[in-house]
Amino acid sequence: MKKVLVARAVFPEVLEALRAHFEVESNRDDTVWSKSQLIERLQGKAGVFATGSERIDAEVLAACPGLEAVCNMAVGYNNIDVAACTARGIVVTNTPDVLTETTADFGFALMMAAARRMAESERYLRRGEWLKWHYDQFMSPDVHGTTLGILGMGRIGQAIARRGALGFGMGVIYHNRTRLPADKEAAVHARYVDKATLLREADHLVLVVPYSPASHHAIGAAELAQMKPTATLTNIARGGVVDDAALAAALKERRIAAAGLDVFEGEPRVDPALLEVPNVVLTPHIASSSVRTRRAMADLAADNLIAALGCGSRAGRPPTPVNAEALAAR
Ligand code: 8YV
Repeated sequence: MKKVLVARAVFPEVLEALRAHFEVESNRDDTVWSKSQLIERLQGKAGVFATGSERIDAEVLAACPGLEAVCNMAVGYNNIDVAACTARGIVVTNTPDVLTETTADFGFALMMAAARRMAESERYLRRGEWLKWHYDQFMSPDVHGTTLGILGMGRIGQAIARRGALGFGMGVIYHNRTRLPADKEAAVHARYVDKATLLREADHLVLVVPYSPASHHAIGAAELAQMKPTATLTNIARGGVVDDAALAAALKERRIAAAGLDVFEGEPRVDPALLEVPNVVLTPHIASSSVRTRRAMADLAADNLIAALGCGSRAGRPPTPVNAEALAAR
């Protein structure tokens, strides 16, 4: 039996499914291991069930020569050096599709919460400051009928576009490295624009672009300066896509109206300047966290690991590989 490591706590049923095929070392305490602790536990392991919190970089791979599969319980895989894995013939998998609609729901909710000042007004109520109604209390920009801007137009971006166009009568504009084919654009009611137009015209800008060196600080001081003072910014993509310090300054000076953030640079640490500003809704990276979706993500990551290591009914054919070339080379 091959040995695998489950790097974080996960549903017991998922551990059971893995135990049918492998000798499983799990992380019951859900300790966030240092790199050296991770390397130590990966010794002798053929596969790892990872989450976005574990960095599987070239140093880790070099120290763990037995590794054959790295299976992420996340659609994003910027925590993994995929090129280094491919070079070593290590299969990398992620969990696309199963989280699309849940994550889009959350992104839309976060955008609405930021736009309609829900967190800010709730804090005011909890502080006991609500003593009377008045005509301009927590007035905010509207959501319906405004312009929704989307940066990144993969599966989640398209699901958000549909919500905006069909549910809220929004005009939807987007920018992406590659433009969608015309039929897909029509299906999501979105119009392609350049980045400058997106920044200038969006009333509510939602970020769903994967993190890479190319998207690092895609929204920084210069980009924030191009947005409307009434606009909102929502980041459900990855910390690092936004320059959090620049955003905190823009929010403080009301250069944009509000923001909703589910992801942060260096999370779980949050820039203290963001904690100081009232016009931001902050959530702890939970966009995919519905009961059904987290379970589906874990099941898919386990199915990937089982198949990537040559077991189960899909032996050698993991459902959602990131580097199919590593499989082909086997
Ligand atoms: C995960 C995510 O919860 O799938 C992703 O890329 O960001 C989230 O759904 C997180 O990465 C933990 O694995």
